[in-house]
Amino acid sequence: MSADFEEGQFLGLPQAQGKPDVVVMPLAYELTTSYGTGAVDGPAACVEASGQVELFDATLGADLPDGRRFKTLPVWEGSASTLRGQLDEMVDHVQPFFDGSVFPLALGGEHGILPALVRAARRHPLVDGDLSRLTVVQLDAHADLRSELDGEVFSHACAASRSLDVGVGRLLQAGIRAYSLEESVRIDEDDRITTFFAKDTQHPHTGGAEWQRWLDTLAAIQGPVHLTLDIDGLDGALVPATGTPVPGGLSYWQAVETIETLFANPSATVISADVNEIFAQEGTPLTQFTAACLATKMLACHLLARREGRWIRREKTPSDEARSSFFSEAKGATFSARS
Ligand SMILES: [Mn+2]
Repeated sequence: MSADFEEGQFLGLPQAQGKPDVVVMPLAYELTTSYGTGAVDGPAACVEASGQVELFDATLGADLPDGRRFKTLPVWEGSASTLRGQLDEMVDHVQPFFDGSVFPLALGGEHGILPALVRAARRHPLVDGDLSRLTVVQLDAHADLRSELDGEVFSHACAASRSLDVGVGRLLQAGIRAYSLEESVRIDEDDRITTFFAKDTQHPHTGGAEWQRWLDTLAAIQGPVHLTLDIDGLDGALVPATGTPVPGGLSYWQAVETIETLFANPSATVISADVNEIFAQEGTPLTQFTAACLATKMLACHLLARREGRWIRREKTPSDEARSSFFSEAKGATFSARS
């Protein structure tokens, strides 16, 4: 451990003074995880585990932070009594880092954080108020396309549905292997959604060709992108403590390849990312360490994009923004799946 290791900062990197280039945002959010508890402690456990991740990244060819300024925010915990109120608080918390000058990486917390992140991305200069410009790339075991789960439209099982309802233009999913009939129908009928199923990409004989199609799809994206990595997209053996581990998932190296391919696309700009459904594993830190390694890979790829001129710093003139009440004031019907 180096002498300037700073406790509570991602990778132990000394906290930037003044405006950072990269912000890590731990979001302790857990209201609807189906079974298992601990999503609330996951982000802090991931920051702690990141202290054991190597700073050298072979693709970057350098140690992180590669001359850039990093800052890890204190763990965010909502105080509102309702789920919608908490989502609005989260938008207020993360929105300042979607001004185009910073790369924000959220650590969750359950996947229900996604609609709030997408809503905040609306103010990014490349999105400029029109979320139809934004592509969301999702690695996940679950499609998260339910209209509701147990009566709750903001359940983590609806994260992708709500993001589309908020106005996202395109959703690309891989690793998907647990989904309902309703979700299957939505995937078929909603032309904004492209899904690569694990049964195809992980097929022992023909999986390679299908996986290459996924990579080709990522390489063809144009415009701003938010990358959302639900760690249960990985095979359950790699992340046994996550809320809903599922067998038959992506390998670690497939997640790495997805991240590297996406960030290397010169026509796309990854404006923000999250790693979610991180739970603190007892006895071995495998789950939170796997999450920390993949979060580090995202940051390394961002730094490389920045160094190679594929990420342009755009500073939006700050305006006085009213506190967000987007989720609180939306009528339930606004957030039901399209029929
Ligand atoms: Mn999910």
